[in-house]
Amino acid sequence: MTETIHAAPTGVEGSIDRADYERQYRASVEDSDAYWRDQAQAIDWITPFRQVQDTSFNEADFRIRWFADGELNVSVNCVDRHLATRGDQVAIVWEGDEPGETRSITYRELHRDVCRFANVLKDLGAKKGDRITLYLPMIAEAAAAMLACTRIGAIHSIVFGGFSPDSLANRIQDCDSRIVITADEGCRGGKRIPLKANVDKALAQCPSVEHVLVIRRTGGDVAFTEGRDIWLHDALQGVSDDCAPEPMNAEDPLFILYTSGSTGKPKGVLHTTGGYLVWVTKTFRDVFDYRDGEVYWCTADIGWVTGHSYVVYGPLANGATTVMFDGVPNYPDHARLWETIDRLGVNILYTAPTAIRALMREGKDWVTKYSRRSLRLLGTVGEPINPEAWDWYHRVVGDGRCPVVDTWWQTETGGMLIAPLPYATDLKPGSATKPLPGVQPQLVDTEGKVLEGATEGNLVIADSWPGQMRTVWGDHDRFFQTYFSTYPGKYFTGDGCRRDADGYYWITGRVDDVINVSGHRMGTAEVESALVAHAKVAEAAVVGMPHEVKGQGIYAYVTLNAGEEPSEELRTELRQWVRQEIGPIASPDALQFAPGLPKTRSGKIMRRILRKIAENDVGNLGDTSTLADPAVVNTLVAERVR
Ligand code: 6R9
Repeated sequence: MTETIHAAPTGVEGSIDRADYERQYRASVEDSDAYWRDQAQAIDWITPFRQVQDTSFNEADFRIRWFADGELNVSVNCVDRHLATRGDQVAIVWEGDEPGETRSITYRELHRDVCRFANVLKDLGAKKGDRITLYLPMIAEAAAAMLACTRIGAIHSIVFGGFSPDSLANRIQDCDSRIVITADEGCRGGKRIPLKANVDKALAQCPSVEHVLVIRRTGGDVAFTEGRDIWLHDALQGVSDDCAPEPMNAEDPLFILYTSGSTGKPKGVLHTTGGYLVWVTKTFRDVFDYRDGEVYWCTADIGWVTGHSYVVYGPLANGATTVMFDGVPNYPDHARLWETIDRLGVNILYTAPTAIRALMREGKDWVTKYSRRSLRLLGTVGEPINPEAWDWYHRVVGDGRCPVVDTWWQTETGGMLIAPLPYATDLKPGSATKPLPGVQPQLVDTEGKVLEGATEGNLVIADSWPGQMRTVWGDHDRFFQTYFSTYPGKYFTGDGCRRDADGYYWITGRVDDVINVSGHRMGTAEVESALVAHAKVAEAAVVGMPHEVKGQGIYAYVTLNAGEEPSEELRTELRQWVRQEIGPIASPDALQFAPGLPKTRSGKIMRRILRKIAENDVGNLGDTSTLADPAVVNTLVAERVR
């Protein structure tokens, strides 16, 4: 299925057509300063910048700075500046876990909520540069909390509500938060998530935290620690509706978001104020071709970067109406998305391939029960989308009339880098198509040689773009080593990629030890260290395996301590253990007890072989002669989990 789907009819007023795209792309490369000086006018500056790009990926003068002498405030751009023209327009539609549990917040109301929230944070002693950890459901207060941080210049660090108390504690400690914002409980698919109780457990390991601000979501019972915990609704009593925005330098930190890498503990990806906002503002507007008054729905959680950039900052900076969904696509039934689209009149839907595959499996009757007449554009993100799922999304969900934008990007990139512009780029199912203006992708071989034409290699980006991350929180050296040392002078994405004869990019997946489970990144090292933390486990090796719905699943090989016996109970216990240590998304889909792991004579685990076994590709294990004990492979193959 490599047929080309032609771009929607060109000449749609206000949209970028093919000639515009080509002109913009050329301008962005040939005179990047002029191009970005112009594009950055899409946001409001308190102090206009004079400098534009000041970047180098080389070790000797490594630096990434954009618009570095400008000042702005993100909450002003996302809220205040819309008041004059669209104060009464809905900014956020909150859709709860139960269908129809809905609340609309106008830009004027959002302004008041953000100012009041910011004043509460100030009353708790928060100031510019402080880190504040958010552990929240998808409630409108979460967006207000994010914007309140930006209003006073505090740096938010959002931890996904599905992470365990331990994972939360590690992230709080790493950035030294003094304030945590949470809710009593979350609701997902009819179940309650004990957020406040998880925070209480985490804080046993976090002496730095002085205040916990608790939002009432369900009214469920929660424990309160006197002097530390405070209800938001109590704190809001008598608080002023006004809060002067803090002028922030373009390079002041905006947020930290922890993401998994191939080694060690999760990295605190740091984004700064000016470049990030320019990037998400422009990419939201252009890739979704957003038009005034449209209802836009991105199903991502704010615990992930997609929720930051394309639920909150990108849409609100453009004055859009953005839906915040506190539920899941299969609750109360498999028609939830389509029913909600009809009820809210959604025009643009942005979701993940894993959700599409899961719904596709349930059959098209769930979809066709609803009209979906309001839909104009469909988007995907998070992992490669197989052409079958793309086709179903396009043909069944979009009735063949909505362009599908497959957007490739990463936590590190801040926003989309490779994606179609719906009225400029012909679509090919399964391809993220072409680089956006300002993005210079290259494919390199393992030696770093740049490959030309139709080819396959590792995906690098040759020059900086404004939305790029600036550092790993607290470890600038790790930032350089992780992304800029493999291929000197270039940003290494960690992804493999093919480019076809038309110059289209086809992302093939991670080439490092990161697995992408339902579009969520998991480091194999993290799962391994959770497993070996169990008293009965001697050693563990974790690899990805193909999974029909999740894209990739987690396959764990576990060697038990001497004297321990494998059993079904222990298998269940270990999977449960990982859930507790990291969170449900990290729980292995398959767990094989391995008497021994294939190792080289120097003791390195041969993951290549473990991957093949997990993929059930055992006819082709390659060279096993360098193994210390080649016989272990036969045992693993014979006992593999199917
Ligand atoms: C935004 C986000 C990043 C990794 C990335 C790649 C995979 C994301 C993709 C895609 C193919 C797409 N990925 N979008 N692969 N096509 N459209 O997902 O960020 O959680 O940091 O994950 O996800 O492997 O390197 P993040």
